[in-house]
Amino acid sequence: GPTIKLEDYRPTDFVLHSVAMTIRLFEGSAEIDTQLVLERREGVGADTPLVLDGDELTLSGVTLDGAALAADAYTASPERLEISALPAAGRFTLAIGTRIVPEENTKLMGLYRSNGVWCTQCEAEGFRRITYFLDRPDVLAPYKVRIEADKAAAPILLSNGNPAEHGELPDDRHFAVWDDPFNKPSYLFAVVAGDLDSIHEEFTTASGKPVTLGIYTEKGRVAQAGYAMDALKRSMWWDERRFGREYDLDVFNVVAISDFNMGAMENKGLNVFNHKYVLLDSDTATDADYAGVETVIAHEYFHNWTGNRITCRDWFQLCLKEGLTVYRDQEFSADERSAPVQRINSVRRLKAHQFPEDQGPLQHPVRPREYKEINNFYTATVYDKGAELVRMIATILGRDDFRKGMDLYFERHDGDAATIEDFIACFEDAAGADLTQFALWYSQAGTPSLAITEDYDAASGTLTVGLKQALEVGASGTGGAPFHIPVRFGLVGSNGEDKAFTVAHGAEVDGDVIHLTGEEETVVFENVGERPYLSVLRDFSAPVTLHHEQSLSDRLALARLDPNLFNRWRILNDLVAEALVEASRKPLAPSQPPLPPEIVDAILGSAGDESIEAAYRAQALALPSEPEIARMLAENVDPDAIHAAVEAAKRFIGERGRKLFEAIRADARPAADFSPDADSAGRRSLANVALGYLAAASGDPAPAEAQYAAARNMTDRLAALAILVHRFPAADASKAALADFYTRFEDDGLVVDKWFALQATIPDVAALDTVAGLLDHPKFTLRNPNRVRALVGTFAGGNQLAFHRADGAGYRFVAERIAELDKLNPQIAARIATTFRSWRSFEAGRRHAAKAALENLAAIPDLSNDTRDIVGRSLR
Ligand code: B3K
Ligand code: ZN
Repeated sequence: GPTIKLEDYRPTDFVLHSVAMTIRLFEGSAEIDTQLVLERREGVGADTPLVLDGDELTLSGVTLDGAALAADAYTASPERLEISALPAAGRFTLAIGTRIVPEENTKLMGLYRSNGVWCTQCEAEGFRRITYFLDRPDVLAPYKVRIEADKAAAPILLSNGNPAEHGELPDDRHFAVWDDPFNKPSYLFAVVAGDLDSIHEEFTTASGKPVTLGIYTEKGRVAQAGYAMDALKRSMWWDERRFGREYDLDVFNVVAISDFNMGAMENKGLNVFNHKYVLLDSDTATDADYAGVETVIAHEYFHNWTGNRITCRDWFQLCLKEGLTVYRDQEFSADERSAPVQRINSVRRLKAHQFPEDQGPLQHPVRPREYKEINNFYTATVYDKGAELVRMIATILGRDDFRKGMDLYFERHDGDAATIEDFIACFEDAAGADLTQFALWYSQAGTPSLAITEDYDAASGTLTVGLKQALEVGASGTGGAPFHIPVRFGLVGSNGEDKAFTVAHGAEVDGDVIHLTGEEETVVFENVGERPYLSVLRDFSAPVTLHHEQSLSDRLALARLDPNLFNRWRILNDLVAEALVEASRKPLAPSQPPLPPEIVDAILGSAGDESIEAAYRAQALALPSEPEIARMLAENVDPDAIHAAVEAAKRFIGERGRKLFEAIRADARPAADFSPDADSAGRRSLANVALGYLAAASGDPAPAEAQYAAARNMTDRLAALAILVHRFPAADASKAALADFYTRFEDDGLVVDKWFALQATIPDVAALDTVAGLLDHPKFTLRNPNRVRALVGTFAGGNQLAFHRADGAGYRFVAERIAELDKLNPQIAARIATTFRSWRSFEAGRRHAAKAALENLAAIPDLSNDTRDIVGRSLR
C-alpha cells in the first residue's frame, strides 16, 4: 500500500454539513442509505471531483439532489466512489446506497455480527466499510441515524447521540431514530442492534443535568455489569472535579460484545466494549480484571472530551487523544486507588511494552511522520509514552498551570479537529512558558539515557550533581538533539526527610525539579549540611533509562528512607534487575548467592513494613520480568539463562524470607465477603506473592493445592492454579486442578480464556506442544480475538522459553498461526506479529530462526497490508 505522510496533509475539497442514514438489517445482509449534505470548499475548482473512500463496498445507487446521476458522472469500485459534475457552489445532497454482509465480516471492522448482535467498529477506517465517505477525522458533522430490524432478532436498536422516534413496521420489524447533535468524525459512528439485556442508572451532572446511563450485555450476563456501572459513575464524578468536564448528552450507553479487536471504543454516547472490560464478578474475575474494567471504563468515558469534543486533525495526531486520555485514566486510578502503586504499575507497563518498541525496528516517534497502515500505530509509544509526555508537561508547569492549559485547550478547541501544536500552544499561552524544546519529545523517537554523577564536598557542605543525556544507540532517523528532561529529585537526610538547600548555579532548578535542557549540565547545591542521599527521577518524571553512579550503601539507604515511595521501589527494582542481568550474562560460581543478600534483605524489609499498604509491599517483591532483563541485556540474549537466573533468585528469596512469607499468609485470612476495593485487593496480592515464593523455595505444591481447593474468589483460585501449573506442571495435583478449573468454568468464555492463557505461559520449552495441541480443542477458534490472544498471543508475548526456543520451532509455529489468521482478521494477525520485534537482540541461533520465520511471512503473496507492514518494518 502507499505511504501516508504528515507533511502531505491538506483539507478536503468538499465540506460536509450533515449526515442522515437509514440502516436496514436483515439476516444475511444490510442495506445502508446515506444522505450527505456537502458543499465545494471555497477556492476549489468546479471540475475537481469528489472522491469518497470505500473498502470492500458494493454501490447500489447514487443520486444528486434526488435525481439519478449520468453514467459518466461517477465511477465506483469497492475502494472508491468518484463523482464529477457537482455544483460549483452551494449545498447539494448526495444519496448513496450500499449493501454489505455483516455475517461475512471476519475483520471485525465496519458493521459485523458478534454472537448474533449487529455492531460496529469504525476507528480508524471502518466507516468506509459501511458506506462511501470522506472517512478521515477532520470531517465533522451531526448525524441522524434510523435503524430498522426484525423485532425478535433485535429488540434493542442503538446509535450515537440522543434517542428520537421509534415505532413499528410491517413484517414484525421496527425502527429507532437516533440524533447526535455534536459534530463528530466518522470513526466515532456506532450502531448496535440485538437481543440484549441491560441495566440503567441515573447520573446528575454538577450543573444538575440528568443523564441516563445504560449498560447492555448478551442475554443472561447483565448481573456482571454492576461494577462497570459503578466505575462509570465514579469516572463522571472525577472528570467534573478534576478537569471541570461534564457529560453532554441525555444518555450514555455502553455495550459489551464478545468478538472485539481491542479493549473498547469511545463512540459518541455509545461506547462499544470487549465484554472482558465490562463483565465480572468475584467468582470469575481477578482483582487485576476489576482494575482493568475500572481503567477502560474511565478511559473511554474520558475520551468524550479528549477525543470526541476535541478530535484529531489527522491520524498522525493520534497521541493528542490517546496519550492525553491514558494520562487522565492513570490520574483517575491514582486518585481512586494508590498513587505510588499506580505509578509503579504504569512504569512497569511502559518498560515492558514501550521501551522495547522504542529500542527495536518498530520504533517511531510519539507523533509518527508516516504510516502504511494506521491500525498498526495504536502502540505503546503513542499511548503510554504519549501519556508520559503529558505528565512531563504537568511536571514542568506545575499542577495549577497545567490545569489552566487544559482549561484553555477545552475552551479554545471545543468542536475542533486539532493538532499537537494546538495542544502545546495552550500550555504555552496559559502558563507563559516556552515548550519549543519540549516538543522534540513528540518528533524524536528513542529512549534517551540519563547519566547522573554526584560529588560532595564536606568542607563547604556542597553537593555537585552532573547530568548528561544521550539517545540510546540504535535510535534511527532522529537528529539526536537534547531533550528537555524534567528530573524530579530530593536530597534525603539520614532522618528520612528532604533537606533544604540553596542552588548556587548550573541547570535550572524549580522546586523539586531540575530542568535538564543541555546535553550535559551540572547543578551545585549549597548549604546541604552532612552528605545527603541523592534521590533522582522521582515518580519516573521522564521516560529515560537512568544510570546513576551511586554506591550500594547509598542506594540501600534510599530504599529505606526515601520519602518518595515510588523511588524506594524503583531503586530496589534497579538493583535486582542489574544483578539478574549480571547473572544471566555468565553463570554464577557455585559459592555465589543468586542475588546479593543485602539486596534481598532490603526487599524483605520493604515487604515486611506494615506501615505501608499491602499492594505496595507486593510490588516490592515482584521481580523485574524476564523480557525486561532481556531488554537490558540488549544483545546475544539467551532466554534460558535469564530464566535460570530468575528462578534461582526466586528460590533464594523464598528461603531467606520464609518466616515473613508464612506470617503474611497467616495474616491473610480472607474476609467473609469479597470486596474488590484496592485495599482488599492489595492484601490478596501480597498473600499470593508470598505463596509463590514459598512454593519456589520448598518445591512443595501442597499449599497451592490447598489454596486452590479452598478458594472463594478467582484471584486466589487463579493465583494458586498458576503456581501449580507453571511450577509443577507434571504433578497430579496440578493436572487435577487444571481439569477442575475447566469443568467449573467451561461455559464462561472469559474464564476459558484464562485456562488457555495459563497453559500458553508454562515456562518450559514443551509448552509449544501443549499449545499446538490446544489448537484442536473444541473451544479454540481463530474467529474470536480474545481466544486467539489467550492462546497464541499470550504464548508469543509471554512465554520466553517456548516462543524463543533455541530450535526455532516456537517462531515457526507462531508465524504459521499469523499466516492463517491474516486471512480472517489482519489486525489481530499484525498485532501478534509485533511479538517478533526484538528478534535482533537474541543470540545468533534464535536470531536466524526468527528472521527466517519473518521472511517466510513476507514471502506470502497475498499477505494483508497490516501484517506486511509489521513484518516489513521488523526486517528492515
Ligand atoms: N480508540 C480506540 C482504539 C481504536 C483502535 C483502532 N485500531 C480505543 C481507545 O483507545 O480508547
Ligand atoms: Zn483511547
